[in-house]
Amino acid sequence: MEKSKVLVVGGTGYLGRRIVSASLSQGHPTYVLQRPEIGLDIDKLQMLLAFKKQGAHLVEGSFSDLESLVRAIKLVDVVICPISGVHIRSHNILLQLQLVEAIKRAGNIKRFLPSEFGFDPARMGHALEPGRVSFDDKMVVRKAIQDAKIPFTYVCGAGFAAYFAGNLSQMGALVPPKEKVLIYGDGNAKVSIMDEDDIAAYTIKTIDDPRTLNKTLYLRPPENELSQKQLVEMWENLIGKKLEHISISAEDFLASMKGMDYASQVGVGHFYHMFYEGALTNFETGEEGEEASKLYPEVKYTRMNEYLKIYA
Ligand code: GO6
Repeated sequence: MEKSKVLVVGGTGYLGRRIVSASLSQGHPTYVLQRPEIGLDIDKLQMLLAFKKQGAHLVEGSFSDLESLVRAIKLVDVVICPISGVHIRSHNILLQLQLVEAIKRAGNIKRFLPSEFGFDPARMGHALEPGRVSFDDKMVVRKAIQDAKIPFTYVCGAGFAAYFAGNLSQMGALVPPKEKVLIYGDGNAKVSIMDEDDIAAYTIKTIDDPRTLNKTLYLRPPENELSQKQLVEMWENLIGKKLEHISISAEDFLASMKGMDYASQVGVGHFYHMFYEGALTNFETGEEGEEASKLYPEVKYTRMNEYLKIYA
């Protein structure tokens, strides 16, 4: 079968750049949207040019010109939109709805992967304020996709390793603590954590797969469903030292939201659902979902004991 042509919208972003690389390395003709709005952002431009050197096609297009998006979309079979819902939230939903409109007008797209890559928003109806905004927004985008009858795959289920493993799941840090580690409750809730390069590899694997058409692909490889306790123990074994464990109750953790800025409040809610509820793992994937490592056993996903070595 011929490999589908892929357009990545947000190809210079944190996940997007990995998706572009995975698409190129898995042999897909790869198109990256080049927005004039990047202006003097020299890092983004250099990254785009580096992708071009590796064989990607840069296509100009702007969200302030819907026809330019339609033209870009007509060049490909698959659109992937890994744009952040965290840093530019109110923006994210508007951009995605515009993209859905452009895909609808273009009429040629065989698969659309919207900005998901986290909690399954369909299972987060109970989520706390203000963090639930992420899930509510994603559900609005899903409805637009499904109303427009655009073929889709939602890639969900794993936390990014750089946000949840490298720091032993400590908020406000990206490196492991030296002496004391905050443990959420009993530290036994299972959390799915994945190396971002693996998230990208599975994402590309799925775009031509009829088994995930109009379904959710869950990133929950069994060996990466870990409790915070297991993660901390891996680290302690790696450095040959025990840290002081300090448990924080759900009540105290949620109370810590008071006085925080908006983004941090969102973060606390998300950490709560992940580490107290186990919301990434406390359900069967069911009829509407498939688990990535089962479908693609050829992907050798990074185990977290391996991943943590770079932080030692
Ligand atoms: C990650 C974070 C890390 C927040 C998801 C504050 C949406 C999701 C697992 O931007 O708010 O320190 O699923 O101090 O569906 C942020 C968000 C995590 C990263 C959560 C996320 C995960 C968003 C922090 C912090 C490391």
